[in-house]
Order: sequence, then C-alpha cells, then structure tokens
Amino acid sequence: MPAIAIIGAQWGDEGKGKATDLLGSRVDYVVKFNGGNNAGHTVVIGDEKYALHLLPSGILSPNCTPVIGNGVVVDIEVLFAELDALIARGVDVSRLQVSANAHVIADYNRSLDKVTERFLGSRRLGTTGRGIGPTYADKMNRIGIRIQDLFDEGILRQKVEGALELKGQILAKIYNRRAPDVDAIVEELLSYADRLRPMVSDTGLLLNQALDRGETVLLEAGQATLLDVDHGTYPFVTSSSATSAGACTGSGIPPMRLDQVIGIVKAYTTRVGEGPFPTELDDSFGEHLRKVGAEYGTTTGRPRRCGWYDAVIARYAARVNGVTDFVLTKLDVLTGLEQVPVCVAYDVDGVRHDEMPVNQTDFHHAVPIYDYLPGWWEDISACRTFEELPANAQAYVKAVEAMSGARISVVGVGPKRDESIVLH
Ligand code: 2SA
Ligand code: GDP
Ligand code: MG
Repeated sequence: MPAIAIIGAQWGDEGKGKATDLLGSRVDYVVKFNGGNNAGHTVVIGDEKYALHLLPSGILSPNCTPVIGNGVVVDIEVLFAELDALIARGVDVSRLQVSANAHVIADYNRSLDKVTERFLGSRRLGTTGRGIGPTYADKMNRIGIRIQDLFDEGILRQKVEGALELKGQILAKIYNRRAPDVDAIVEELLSYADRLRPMVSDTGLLLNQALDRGETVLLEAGQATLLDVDHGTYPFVTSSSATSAGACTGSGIPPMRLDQVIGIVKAYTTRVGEGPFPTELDDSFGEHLRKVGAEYGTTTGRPRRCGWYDAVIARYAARVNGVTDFVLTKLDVLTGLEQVPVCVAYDVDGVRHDEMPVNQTDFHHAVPIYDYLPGWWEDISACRTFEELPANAQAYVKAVEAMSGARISVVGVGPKRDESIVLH
C-alpha cells in the first residue's frame, strides 16, 4: 500500500478535508502531521456536515485509524470538545492515536498569539489566535511542553516554570534591563550585505533544475505551500511545515519517498489573513466568488479574500511538493461567468515573471498577466464524467492543467463526497 500526501497548493481551504474523506475508505491510517486547531476542514457526508479543526478528516471513515502526529500542536481542551461533539453525533472516535511527542498549546501561548497580533497593529499577520506560532516557537527554542510531559507532574512543573522564566527574563538579563541598541544591530547586519549579495539566489529553483537535468543532489542531515514557514509568503505564513515532506522543507526538494503527492487546488484562489495575493479581487467578482463559494473561515468565520486562479503559484506548489496529481476543487463555483480570467505570469515593475519571484517585495508588486477563457452557464453539479461537462468547462480544466505543472486527476463539482469527477 503506497504512502500518499495530500497538500494544499494555495493559501489553504482548497478542500483537503473532502479529498481526504474521499480516499478515507481506501486507507488504513490518516495522519495529521502539522499545525493544530488553526485548521478547518469541512466534510459533507450525505446531509451531514462536519467541521474538523484538530482531528484528521479520516476520523469519519469507519475503517481507518486517525493519528495526530508528532508535528502537530495540540490544544487539549479543543481536542476533547471536538471528540465529544463527534461522539454526540454517533461517530466512533475510539481508534484515535496521538503522538507522545506532539506539542501542547499552553494557555500562555494562546494569550501571547492574541496580544502579539494586537501589538503588531497594522503589521499583524491575521493569525487564527489559537496560539500556533508561539507554541512552535517554544518547540524550536526547546522550551515546549509535549504530550508525554503531562504524565509526570514534576517534569511538567519544571518545564512550565522554565519556559515562563526564559520567555520573560532572558532579554532583560542579557541587556541588563537596558533596551538593545537597534541602530547598532541594523548597522552590523547591513555591513554583511555586499559580500553576501553574489552568493544569494533562489536555491529551491536551482536544486530542482539540477534534479530536472538528472544531476544528483545530496541532502545532508544536520535539520503548504504558500503558508509554509519555509516556502510560503513569509512572514505571512503559519509556523509549521505544510509542504509534502517536513524532512525536505529545508531544501525545497520534494520528498521522493512518497509514492504520490496529491495537490489540492481550487479553481480560483482564496486567502484568509494578511499578506500578498496578486489575483485578489476587490470588486463585485470577488464578492460573487465569496458568496457562491461560501468562502468564510471554517475556524474563525472570517470572510476569505477571493481572486482568480493563479497558475504561477500552482506551478510553484507542484515544484516544491513534487505534486503527482492535482484535485481541482469548486469548479461549480465558476459557473455563470461570461469569461474566466486565469493568471499565467506576473508583471513586476515591467519585467515578466513566469516563476514565483523569490524576492518578497517583487511578489508584493506582482501584477497578474491574464488569459481570458470562455465561461459556461450550465449547472455542472450533477456531472460525473468529464464528457458530461460543458465544452467550455472541459477547456478550462485542460487549460489550467497545462499551466499548472501536474495532471488533474479529480475535479470537484460540489461539496458532497460524490460530487466529484475522477479522471485518473
Ligand atoms: P496561524 O493561526 O498562526 O496559523 O495564522 C498564520 C497565518 O496562517 C493562516 N491560516 C489559515 N489560512 C487558511 N485556512 C486556515 N484554517 C481555517 C479555515 C482558517 C479560519 O479552514 O478556514 O477559519 O480563519 C488557516 N489557519 C491558519 C492565517 O489566516 C494567517 O494568515
Ligand atoms: P480545507 O481546509 O482545505 O479542508 O478546506 P475547507 O473545508 O476549509 O474549505 C473548503 C470548502 O469547500 C468546504 O466548505 C467544502 O465543503 C467545500 N468544497 C470542497 N470541494 C468542493 C467542490 O468541489 N465544490 C463546492 N461547491 N464546494 C466544495
Ligand atoms: Mg480550511
């Protein structure tokens, strides 16, 4: 039985929950490997709708063992509440396995997340306020609390005291309660720039191009795509590795040990929270996509920002994750438009970019270059084969496939499990 990764190819909410649920009956384990209850996966089975935040979507498949892996950050109160809500609806949750090494979201980190956002004001990231960032920061800083610590009161007390003391006092101790000298720090960092400049390049692209040419790249151990802490639109990202292989996030090379990497991509684009979004629509088309696509956060209820399909980021997701197959979701939402724009490249200050610009400022300035594809009016939610789709919807799928770097194997035509067209 192969290992399969399901990853989001845009800024989240592509329909990963539905895709996982679709495969659920054919797999034995479903593992959540990153993030926490910032996630929101909606799964519709018959007339029942489930919104999952911390639990893997596989919890809804009777023969499958759901696992919360070591890479997850767990809010235990939320875990219990989510389990209780499912039990009340008759779901058997008894098979759930939780890693002893998963980290725990402590109350102080929930508070820190919210206070940090308030403190940042206009520079805020628009986090979900669930304590995700501060908990991962503690993990990397080696002052995190793990699930296993809950079973030893002495250790737990020691760790909580240690974490709080370190967080509160270390800077004050280093600087003897004087504020660090910002000018001196900036000056020192700037003095490295000239020597560094020629060494700096888009190494992810470089390494992947080397592999494309059949060359060998050695990954030497020593430590989603647009929200991934390494490969996303940093700093407007989450704090975990959301791409196909955590082991490979440090290099941008996709994890070849996986047999299949399924990229979930919406037929248009959405984003919640702050950060750059080249194809964003601030007009009636954006409103239309939000309304027809019901684009509101599954966890926070925030309205999602909406825009046209962006083939540049789809190609980037295909490259970073080693996507073998795309699931193109929500094609039905595009029904009823005269024409459907698709972003094929960016114009950045007069220069055409066919690949994601590695420089953050360039991405902030990126202006989409669009192809305009003819629309369709027929209701497609009852279509179950590609041939049943209207000719222009077929052409849209084919055009998007040709631009996006991997084949499209499934097309979503509605939120329900069976509202899907399987192509491969
Ligand atoms: P955080 O809370 O530290 O992970 O926030 C950092 C950024 O990551 C974004 N983020 C998300 N984007 C899309 N969907 C997410 N899950 C929920 C959903 C979100 C919701 O399914 O709708 O309900 O609002 C999710 N989780 C984190 C977040 O918006 C920040 O930009
Ligand atoms: P996830 O975070 O990637 O699991 O996605 P979310 O559950 O947050 O958001 C996706 C939304 O789209 C959910 O409400 C799904 O029920 C819905 N959905 C998934 N696939 C389709 C589709 O093909 N068509 C329509 N109309 N809705 C879909
Ligand atoms: Mg979601």
